[in-house]
Amino acid sequence: MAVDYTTRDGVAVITLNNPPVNGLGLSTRIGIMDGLARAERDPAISAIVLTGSGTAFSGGADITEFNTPKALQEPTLATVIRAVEASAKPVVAAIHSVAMGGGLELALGAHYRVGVPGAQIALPEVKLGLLPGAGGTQRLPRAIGLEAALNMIVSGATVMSEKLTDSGLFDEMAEGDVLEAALAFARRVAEKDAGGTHPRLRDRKIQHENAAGFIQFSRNSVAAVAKPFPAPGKCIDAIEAGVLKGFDHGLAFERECFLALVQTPESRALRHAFFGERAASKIPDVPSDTPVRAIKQVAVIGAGTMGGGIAMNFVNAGLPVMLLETKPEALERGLATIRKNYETTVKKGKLTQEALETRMALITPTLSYDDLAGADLIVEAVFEELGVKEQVFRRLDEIAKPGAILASNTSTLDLNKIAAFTTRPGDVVGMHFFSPANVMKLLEVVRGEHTAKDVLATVMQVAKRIKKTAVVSGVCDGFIGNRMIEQYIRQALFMLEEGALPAQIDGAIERFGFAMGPFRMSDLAGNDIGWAIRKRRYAEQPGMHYSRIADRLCETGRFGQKTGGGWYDYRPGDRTARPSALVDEMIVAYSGEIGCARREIGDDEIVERLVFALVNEGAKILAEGIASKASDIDMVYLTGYGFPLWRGGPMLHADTVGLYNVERAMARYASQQNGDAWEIAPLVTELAKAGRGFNG
Ligand code: T1G
Repeated sequence: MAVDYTTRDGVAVITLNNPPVNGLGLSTRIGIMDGLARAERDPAISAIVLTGSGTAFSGGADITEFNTPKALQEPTLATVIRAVEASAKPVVAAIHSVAMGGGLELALGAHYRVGVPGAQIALPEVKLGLLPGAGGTQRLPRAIGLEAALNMIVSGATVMSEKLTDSGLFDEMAEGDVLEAALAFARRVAEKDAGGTHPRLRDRKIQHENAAGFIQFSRNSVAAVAKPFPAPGKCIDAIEAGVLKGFDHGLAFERECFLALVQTPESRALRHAFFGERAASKIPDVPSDTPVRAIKQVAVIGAGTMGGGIAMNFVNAGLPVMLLETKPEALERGLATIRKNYETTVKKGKLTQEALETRMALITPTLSYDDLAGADLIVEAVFEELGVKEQVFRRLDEIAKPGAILASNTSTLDLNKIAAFTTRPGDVVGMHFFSPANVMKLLEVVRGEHTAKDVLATVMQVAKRIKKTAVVSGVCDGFIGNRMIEQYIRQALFMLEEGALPAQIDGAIERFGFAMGPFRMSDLAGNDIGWAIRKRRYAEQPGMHYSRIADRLCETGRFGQKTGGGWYDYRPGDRTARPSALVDEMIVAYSGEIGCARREIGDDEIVERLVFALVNEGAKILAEGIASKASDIDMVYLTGYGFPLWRGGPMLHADTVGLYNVERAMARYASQQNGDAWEIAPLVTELAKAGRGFNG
């Protein structure tokens, strides 16, 4: 039963009981209506308390129901909330924990709300490309005021209940058991107003001295952040409708906006990302109840940029870290960098000095491998060279305790070869962090052929603890993300030869929504990094056709920001990428040298060749089983490569475009200059023929 009904001394208690988050799916909505009817009919009942079981009051509407008949089946959430509001007996919402989206809207329909500190309060619909669709845009401004409501609804941010104590949302902020407090509150209001009416937010006026002005200010602010999907603007429109034309008009307009937004590709993409992040933690052949190993002490080998950032992740989660270096000065430098990173956060007001010291105290520097003997998880972030990894893992095999997980942060080397340096390959796994490791959400968990299932389950749990989005990858060159980005860069370089320039390519893909185009990104990371990888590739795969134009740039020493110039020019102390006439001339001359007649290349072609190159390689990765599901590939790109969230990732974008159209575009490019790079993945053709997408 999704809803329980009990009574306590004349008060009916309606408890949402639909794990895991008391989603307001159809059965829950029916249960609430039944509970209200029972309470109305029972003369012994003088008041009603609405509460949630488990870890949530309610996490909102059941997102899995959207775009299915159930979502529109009566009683809809709006109907339930109207019934709560119309109840002749006072309804008190008892909020002990998460009250989000429709869950908060349900509570806003109650006559009173009693909360406790520590509950997460939010209307996060905008993060799903939606707006609150069950009265939130009308009731929240009447509960907490226009400004606070606009900020919460347009940002979708979570606010802790204690910060809303005096906001008007709660009629009482209780200490201790919220149900007991709500029961007592319910009895008091029932006695005081026996037979009377109870306050309804819909009857309250929105107090704001300059509502129209503030709404316009909010609209300008949203436009300034240039969110290219309609939801934030619609949030403001719905709130404005209610302010200017009254509650009922606002409610109707909100509903109209919701029904439109839930059909948009942006909302589908954002919901795909929501579920994709959670699905990534589920490994098809590793049962969710696989016992995990206890991780209480972590060790990180290497205190360089990556090692220091990796150590910070664990320390931020309260896990002690042994930080090992081979030289004292390297250790000192590493510790100083970590401290400096934290000091920057303190300056931004996001960390207290006390918390900084607590975190630094969790790091134990050491120069001796023997000190790592007690570690449960050891992550190496040493120089990316197999010989160096061999030394590290042979040493770890000697000193690490039985059952210790030995993780490599390698981004390009074969994890199976690394595991073979030990007598315990089952304990070896890849944990590929992305730089800066303490900032980027993505963690590729690389599964070797012998990696034990409990090791994988443990690392996925640790990833959640350190707030990473972990995606499991099989072993191949570049795993998921870097293997795909290589094809993206190949296309970018070919297009330079064929007629485009760096600023045009970057501009086109940044207008598509990428945080940074390939050339600005390369200048930031260092063009010499790509150069080293290409040199390795030329040796390993001499048949692979690459443009050599980037090598020409590197041969001039233009490695990017760190050398004051790369694809772009940079002024000292200024990271602004300015198009370089010198480089543009070099590119044009190179085309002439190779006899490639330059042509006009439009933005559409630029975006298609870059994004479909990702899609094509992603399809091969799926077919080879390197990634177990398309949404995993999407999560890699959404959390590690700046792919626009509102497009859902390369594989969902391909589904949105339609694989039939994607394949035809690929075939077109395969018939053009440098077309040999387009070996269309059979999976693309197969799905296109079947009229299906990667994500079902
Ligand atoms: N619908 C369906 N499933 C949901 C869900 C939801 N609203 N919220 C969570 N789940 C699933 C989730 O996929 C996972 O499934 C499990 O619950 C645990 O989630 C009309 C239109 C509530 C803070 O956007 O932010 O109401 O992986 O791992 O870390 O205006 O879930 O176990 O199979 O995240 O404890 C608005 C979304 C909906 C809130 C709990 N509400 N959820 O975090 O657990 S739209 C939201 C969250 C709406 C109305 C509108 C978090 C959480 P599985 P979890 P958690």
